[in-house]
Amino acid sequence: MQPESKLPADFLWGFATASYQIEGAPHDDGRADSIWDTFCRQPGKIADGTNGDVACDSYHRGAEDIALLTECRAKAYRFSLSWSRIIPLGGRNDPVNEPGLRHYVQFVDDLIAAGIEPMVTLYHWDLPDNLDKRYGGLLNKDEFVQDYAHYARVVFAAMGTRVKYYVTFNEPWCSSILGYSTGYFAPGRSSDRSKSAAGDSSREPWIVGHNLLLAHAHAVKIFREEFKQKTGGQIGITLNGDYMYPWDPEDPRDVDAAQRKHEFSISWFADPVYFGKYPDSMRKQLKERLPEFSPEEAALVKGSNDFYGMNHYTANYVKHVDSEPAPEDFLGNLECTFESKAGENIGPETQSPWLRPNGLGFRKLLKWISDRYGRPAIYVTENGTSLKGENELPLDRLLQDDFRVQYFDDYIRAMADARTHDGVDVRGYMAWSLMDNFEWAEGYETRFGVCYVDYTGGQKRYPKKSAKAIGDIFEALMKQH
Ligand code: PNW
Repeated sequence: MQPESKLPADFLWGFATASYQIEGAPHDDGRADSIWDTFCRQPGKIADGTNGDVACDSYHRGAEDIALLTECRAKAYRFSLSWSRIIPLGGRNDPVNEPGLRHYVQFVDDLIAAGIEPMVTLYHWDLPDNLDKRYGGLLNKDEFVQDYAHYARVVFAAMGTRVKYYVTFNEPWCSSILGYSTGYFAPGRSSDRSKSAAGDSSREPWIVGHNLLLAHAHAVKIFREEFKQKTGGQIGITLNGDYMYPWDPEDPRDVDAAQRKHEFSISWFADPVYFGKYPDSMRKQLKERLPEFSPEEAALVKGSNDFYGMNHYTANYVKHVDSEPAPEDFLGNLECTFESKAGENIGPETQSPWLRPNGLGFRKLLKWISDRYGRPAIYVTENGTSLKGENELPLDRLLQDDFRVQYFDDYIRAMADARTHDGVDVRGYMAWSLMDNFEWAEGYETRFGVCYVDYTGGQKRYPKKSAKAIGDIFEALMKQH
């Protein structure tokens, strides 16, 4: 019989959020616009026409959020900093905004005083709008890399020894593909002229991805040379990735396509970080449209993770296609479906069209990452689900989110299985999200929180059933030592 799956007593678990999704207070203490403020003002970009102007009002409710974390028994909290609060105009020669910076240092002190380990994301998609206007933002390698490196140094210096875990970038795939190919996210560039007045989806996403990798690597170099020894901290990049099953496991072309989809989403960033080069499958399809690293750049990027940050939500079936890929293709010349050839369904529907629960895929992807990248330390930096129709329910029913409880139970156990039986070195887990928040282009109708936020009742927070369940699941898995 297999031994029971378990997690070590020092396993770091908690909850995650991001600045633009929760903070509100767009003009407080000298904050300037980010690209998301600008994007939300454009008609038709956000499903319910909303924006992050108020959101969960967390900028004014740090104490309430910490009380919620304590109530949930969280050991850690992953949150992100708004760059345009800290350097409103964004650039390396622009002034640092002390009140904005002080706000975050105080928040970190308050977390630590409550016994909660802070995990700080430097960039969760809210680029200072001025940098987009000034020089094209993420498209401009030399300017962006230097400005980001400067911003990172300002944060490292201000936080001192308080912060032990830094994430440089959240999901560069989303910034590149959703921001510069589909145009679904800020800054909304695309070749599709019905969506965007500008953009070249055949090239820009690959340039942006390249620049994000270089900016990550520069910040890591600064951290390691100037701060790591003094602070004992760790730094890594967070990559999103779903698990891909072949549509027909008997067809080697579908097996190859599933592997290729993992490479086009995960290895696009992780191969440079661990091996100093892009995957062959991407080079083969994208040719010179995929930028090259100079030898110096390759050396800088290679080895630039102290840990692997993993965001994971769902799984798909992958079917190969026979025709030549379009220049805008970013999938790897394949199709993703929710049903296999044999008619199996990947999982039940949620409120998010792209998300269907499949816990086994989490275990399989943890192993895939661990095998390919030489068993790195992994922190799961996001995992969670929305619920179909949740927003329509009366409050008393909504708080009984059994579907979400089941999701977390399946996924957290799958992770414990990966650690116990597959030798995966997973060390932490942050549930997405601590509370309902601004779900980007989906607005407020899609809820991911383990705590309900009453947007018409003064942003009051109410823990759902899942808020308690997560603590119970972790305590059960961690106490069998
Ligand atoms: C993540 N998709 O993003 C983000 O890091 C969070 O900010 C977000 O709220 C959370 O997942 C839930 O959506 C994603 O369309 C957003 O495939 C969209 C997609 C994937 C990830």
